[in-house]
Amino acid sequence: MATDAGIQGRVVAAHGRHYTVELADRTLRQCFTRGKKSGPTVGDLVVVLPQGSSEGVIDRILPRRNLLYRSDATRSKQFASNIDQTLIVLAPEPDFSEDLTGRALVASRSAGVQPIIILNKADLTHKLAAAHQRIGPYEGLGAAVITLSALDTEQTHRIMDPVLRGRSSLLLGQSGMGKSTLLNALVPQAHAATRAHSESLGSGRHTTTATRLYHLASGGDLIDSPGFQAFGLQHLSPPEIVYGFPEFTLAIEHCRFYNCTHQHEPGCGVLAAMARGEIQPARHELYLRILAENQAAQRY
Ligand SMILES: Nc1nc2c(ncn2[C@@H]2O[C@H](COP(=O)(O)OP(=O)(O)O)[C@@H](O)[C@H]2O)c(=O)[nH]1
Ligand SMILES: [Mg+2]
Ligand SMILES: [Zn+2]
Repeated sequence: MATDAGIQGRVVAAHGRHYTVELADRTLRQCFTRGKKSGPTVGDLVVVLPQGSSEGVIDRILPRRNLLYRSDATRSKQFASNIDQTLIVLAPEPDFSEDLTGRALVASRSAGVQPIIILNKADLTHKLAAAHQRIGPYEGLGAAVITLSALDTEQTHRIMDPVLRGRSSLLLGQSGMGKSTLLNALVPQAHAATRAHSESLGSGRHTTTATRLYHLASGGDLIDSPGFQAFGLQHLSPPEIVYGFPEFTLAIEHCRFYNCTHQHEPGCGVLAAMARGEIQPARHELYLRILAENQAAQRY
């Protein structure tokens, strides 16, 4: 679509300060931003001022529906914007981190995005029951759980195509869970698309750590982000952190103090619910860790 001052497109890859923007006719343009404006992210709808036949300047970012990111004390990394759901890939082995899983759920919920846990490697049948037991509580926290084996391409399509159709989904996962295997099952041309992006950037440029958006043959978009070791949530305010814990919602109604931080206050509804066994201590510990990081960030 042409606007008075540029063409509209969507950011489909981000590599440092270089962005690949896809226009309505599906052609790609290598784009950059002027000045030090806060950066575009994959999923953004942007207005591009064309330069030559294959490049452009990102003039502005159209309003975002949502933005998912992680951050630490010194910087934040944007995952993607305008997404409908996160796919959190877990597996019976290697051992997955409850901490990272909990953080992915908090990030999803605070961005207003539906989290879906993909329990991959379902073919490891002897380990599946134990994995289900660990993942079970997350269903109570509003995450959908889907069990599959990404090595089985046909099964993966049968289960995932209806879930992905017409939506924009962000893949998240610790390394080793099978995120790449799942991506390759769903987007057989992923390798080729990666190569096309790299070639349009010029040879020799490292693009392996970029975030990328792929179109699915069955409809919908899948965004792959580089693996991560840490998932800081320092950008979230204390109320946003609390909102990320759905099991706190009813309990905080009973806190004696309106500004209760649910750490140690007398008459705290969250602590009372935990004492009754209604809130898992591990979840409250995760809440305390995220809150402490947020408070440390405020001191900078
Ligand atoms: N048994 C089994 N192994 C799998 C499955 N999916 C992936 N793997 C294996 O798990 C390992 C890590 O997979 P990969 O896709 O590279 O994980 P990533 O680090 O999350 O991208 C590889 O050896 C895969 O072959 C699965 O469904 N079943
Ligand atoms: Mg991988
Ligand atoms: Zn409280």
